[in-house]
Amino acid sequence: MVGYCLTIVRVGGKASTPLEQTPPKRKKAGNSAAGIPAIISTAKHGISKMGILHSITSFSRVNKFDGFDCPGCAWPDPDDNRTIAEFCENGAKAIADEGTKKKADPNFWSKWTISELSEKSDQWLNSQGRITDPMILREGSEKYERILWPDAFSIIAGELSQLENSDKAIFYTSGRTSNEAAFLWQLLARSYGTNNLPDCSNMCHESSGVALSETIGIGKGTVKLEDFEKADLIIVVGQNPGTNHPRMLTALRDAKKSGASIISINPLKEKGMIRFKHPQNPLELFGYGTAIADDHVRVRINGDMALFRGFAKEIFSSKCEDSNFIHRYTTGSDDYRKIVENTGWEEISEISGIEISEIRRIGRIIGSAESVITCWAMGLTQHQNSVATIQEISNLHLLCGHIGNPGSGLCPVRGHSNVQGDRTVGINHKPSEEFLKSLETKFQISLNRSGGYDAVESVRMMSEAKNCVFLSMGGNFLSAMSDTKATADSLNSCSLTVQISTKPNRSHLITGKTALILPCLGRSEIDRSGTKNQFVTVENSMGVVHMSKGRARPASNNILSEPSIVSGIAESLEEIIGDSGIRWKWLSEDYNRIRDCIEETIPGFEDYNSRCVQDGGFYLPNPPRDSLEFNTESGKAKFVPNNLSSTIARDGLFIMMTIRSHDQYNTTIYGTEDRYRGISGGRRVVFMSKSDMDANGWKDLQVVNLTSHFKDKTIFSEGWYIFEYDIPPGNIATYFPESNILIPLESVAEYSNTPTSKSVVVSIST
Ligand SMILES: Nc1nc2c(c(=O)[nH]1)N[C@H]1C(S)=C(S)[C@@H](COP(=O)(O)OP(=O)(O)OC[C@H]3O[C@@H](n4cnc5c(=O)[nH]c(N)nc54)[C@H](O)[C@@H]3O)O[C@H]1N2
Ligand SMILES: Nc1nc2c(c(=O)[nH]1)N[C@H]1C(S)=C(S)[C@@H](COP(=O)(O)OP(=O)(O)OC[C@H]3O[C@@H](n4cnc5c(=O)[nH]c(N)nc54)[C@H](O)[C@@H]3O)O[C@H]1N2
Ligand SMILES: [Mo]
Repeated sequence: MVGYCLTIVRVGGKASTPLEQTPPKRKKAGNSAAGIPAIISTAKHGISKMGILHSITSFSRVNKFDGFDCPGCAWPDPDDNRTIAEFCENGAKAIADEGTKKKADPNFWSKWTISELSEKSDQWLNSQGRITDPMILREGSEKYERILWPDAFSIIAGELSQLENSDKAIFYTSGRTSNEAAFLWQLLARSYGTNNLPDCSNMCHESSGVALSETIGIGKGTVKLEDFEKADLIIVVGQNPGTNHPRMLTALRDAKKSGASIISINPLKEKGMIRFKHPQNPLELFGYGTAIADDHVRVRINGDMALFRGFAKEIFSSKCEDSNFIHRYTTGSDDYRKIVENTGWEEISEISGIEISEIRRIGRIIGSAESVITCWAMGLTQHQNSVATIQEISNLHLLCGHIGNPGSGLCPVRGHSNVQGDRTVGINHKPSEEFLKSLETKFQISLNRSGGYDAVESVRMMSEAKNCVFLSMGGNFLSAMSDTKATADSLNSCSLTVQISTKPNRSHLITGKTALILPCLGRSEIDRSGTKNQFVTVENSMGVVHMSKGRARPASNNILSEPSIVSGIAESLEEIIGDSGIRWKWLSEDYNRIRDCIEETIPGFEDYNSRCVQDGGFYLPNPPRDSLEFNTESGKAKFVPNNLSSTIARDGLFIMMTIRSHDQYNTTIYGTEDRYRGISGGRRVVFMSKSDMDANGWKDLQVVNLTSHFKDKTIFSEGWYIFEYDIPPGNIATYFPESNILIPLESVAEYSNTPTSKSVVVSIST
């Protein structure tokens, strides 16, 4: 179709998800988020997977002070009143999914070959239930078989000890991992000799961390939940809270009731940003609910940097900046002013896709607001210019003094429930010298100083070096990563791949010569490792560290906790390579001991063991938020003037964003309903505007093929259904993980190296 002729890599087969034979159906989408349909969906998932009794007991323990932290997302809970603990439809789905009665036991694995399993959908794989026993796929074999824990540990130890250098091992982490497991995991990797600790953050909020570390000296947000009620204006940009952080809608509703205005900036008019009916409030359920966004800015994909530049331009020209704040707390404002003044309105409007008068109107609203919070998620972090875009938002907040004041601040909304905690306790491929030194002092070991690989670099290294060992603490690396074929090739080239998992996924099927699945306890389950009942701790999106204690009976008697698995691997390894002196087993038998180690090596964890059990836990220090202090070279916050940029598609090409449906948790697919967007019964959907369909003569639900283009690489993927949708012309959307096959490994964000999952250049053919 499109005249863009280069070598085409054809991808199909095992690593990718199977095609769908029937088109999806269009359903009425309703006008509000949550409400009665959310209650019905919660009950359906809970009862069908866990049974009535287990559902009631599990749902009643979630997010209570002495209960377990919801594995759904990292949105915080109120610090004080938790009499009616909040939980949401999607949290309930995550809990029911973990609490399912179904078991992927040795019997299940003996029935199916790897090739047969790889023909199944992701939804089918996950629905097979909890993994009950450690399993091994031996070299040359087509089926997993049961293995004893000590034997599994010795195989890992044997392979690790034989690598010619320790940088041929990769220790991946997914963000559900507790602080305790994560700390031990990084200690294992580093004491073994490598900093190769890629994590899901590399594909997620890495851009936020990199951007904010430079501007405000901390890679985290600067607001507390209570700030939402004090805010005059809340901007939600590149985020779909109705689906991915439903409890955030309560904070937005309450802010609205306290008089805040809300602006949504998104190519899609997402349901949760329109109207919300709280499912635990009968008055709202049967009434109209609360209208959420006052303004909806239908920005083009990746037009946000231009848009925020426009807001700043209007604020400068209407002299709304906060000169006192700028003078006292910041550096670099003159250079920033220059670059803003030199950016023309036409360019700003063309890139953002928004009219100049509209940008100026919103700019004046921001300029005159007393206090402003900006929230964002993947719609901003997964583009080539993500770091620059987030710095533009930081610049705007500095310009108006909206940091470190009540009701004001920057709010990157984290995804996985402990992804922020994992980074805090040391899951970092680029550890600071200070942290390495403190580990060396505490454990009397000496550590490798060479920087480790992130997710993209790990894929490249494993493919080049061959015969590496890939170990995964949770997650589903194969399906979560960009360029599914390149990722599959890299995993296939390993001598050993190890997955510490709760449920079956595609990473169990695309493996090294030998593969192990090590089943672990989930967050909601009782952990009796060592001598007593254990609990873990996690950190939410606003820097609160608190306890999480499971109460449900474990899915099997033969699964271990994550810390016990790490200590099992470490003890076996040290039998071969020599004793490090770290008392792995002793640590994993009482998590208070792990927390003591964290306290001794990482600032902010003073009295960890006593503070984490207090109701609601404790806040980690956050200098910009707490005292307007900035851990930068100058001691002040920094304006960063970046040249305006955007990924633009010309000559009949489209920009594609890869997003989540309402019925999935990342690569875990619960079903094929995207209720808020009115789609049912399929996931290989291409959201497209009516004008693009008309211009090309394409029809609704027509099957098309997608080809991505990056430099001289193209990737082809067949079997997608066009779905007419209200989306800016030139922009399309598909669901991840199906579309990950199309995202070239080489297409990454500058500085953060995050795959550009939200701006993929594609052509469409019939
Ligand atoms: N139920 C559920 N909850 C989840 C998850 C899940 O899969 N399911 N995943 C968890 C994880 S790990 C994460 S990181 C978060 C993800 O939470 P989100 O970031 O909300 O997830 P996405 O579906 O990727 O949504 C991105 C949103 O950004 C918009 N967008 C895309 N490109 C652009 C752009 O260029 N500009 C603007 N302004 N908007 C854009 C899309 O239209 C969409 O509304 O959710 C967490 N919570
Ligand atoms: N195209 C595209 N790709 C993306 C994204 C996107 O928006 N677009 N988003 C990216 C983002 S934001 C993220 S965070 C990554 C997610 O990447 P990952 O974190 O790697 O993936 P998940 O799908 O969350 O992992 C699901 C698996 O985790 C295991 N699991 C669940 N609970 C537990 C537990 O308690 N312990 C252990 N050990 N295992 C458990 C289960 O076996 C399950 O199959 O994907 C990224 N990939
Ligand atoms: Mo994420």
